Amino acid sequence: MQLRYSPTSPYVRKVMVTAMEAGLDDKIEKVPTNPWDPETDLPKDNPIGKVPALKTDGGDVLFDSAVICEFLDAQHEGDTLFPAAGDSRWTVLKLHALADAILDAAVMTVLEGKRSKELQSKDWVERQKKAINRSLDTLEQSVSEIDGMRLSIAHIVIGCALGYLDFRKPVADWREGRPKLAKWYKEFSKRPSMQATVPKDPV
Ligand SMILES: N[C@@H](CCC(=O)N[C@@H](CS)C(=O)NCC(=O)O)C(=O)O
Repeated sequence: MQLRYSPTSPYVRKVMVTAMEAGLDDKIEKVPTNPWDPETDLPKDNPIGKVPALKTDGGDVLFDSAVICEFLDAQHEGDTLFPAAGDSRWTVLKLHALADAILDAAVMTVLEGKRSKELQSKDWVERQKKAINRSLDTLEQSVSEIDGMRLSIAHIVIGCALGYLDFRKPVADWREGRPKLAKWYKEFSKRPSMQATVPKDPV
C-alpha cells in the first residue's frame, strides 16, 4: 500500500496511528506529498487534492482519512477499531465525528491565519474557535465514557485532534478548565503509535 503522506497533517496522523495500532504500518510505503505545491501530482490520485490518499495493493485509491482508517481496520485480525454493530458503534462514530470536526475547525483557523491580513475574517475565525471550544467541552464531559471503552478510532482521532491543538495552537490553552481531558490525553499520548507520529514542521 502507498500513502500520500505529510508529517504535519493531522488527518495523515490519524491514518498512521490507525495503521500502527492495527500492526499494518510496515505494509505502508509513505509517499511524501505537499498538497499545497502547485506542481503536485496528488490530484491524479485524489481529485479533491488533499492528503491522505491510500493506494491499495489492488490499485484502488481511497480517501478521505475516515474511509482509509476503516479500510485498514478491515485488513487485520483481532479487535476492530470501528465496532461492527450495536450501541458502541454509534458512540464511537459520534465521537470520531466530533474530533474530526475539531480538526476541521482548527485547520480552517490555521489556514485563515495564513491569508493576507485584509482577506482574513475575524468573524469566521471566532466561529471556528467557538466550535472547537464547545466540542472540547463536550469531550471533557465524555471522558469517563471514552475511558470505559476499548481502543477505537474515536480515541485515535481525539488524540490526534488534541495533538494538533498543541502543534498549531488555533485556540488558547485547551487544557484550561478541562482537567479530565488533559489527564486522558497525557496518558493516551504515551502510546508508541502517538509518540512515533508527533507532528513536526520540515526543517
Ligand atoms: N476530510 C479530509 C481532510 C483532509 C485535509 O484537509 N488535508 C489537508 C492537509 S491537513 C490538505 O490536504 N489540504 C489541501 C487542501 O485543502 O487543498 C480527510 O479526513 O482526509
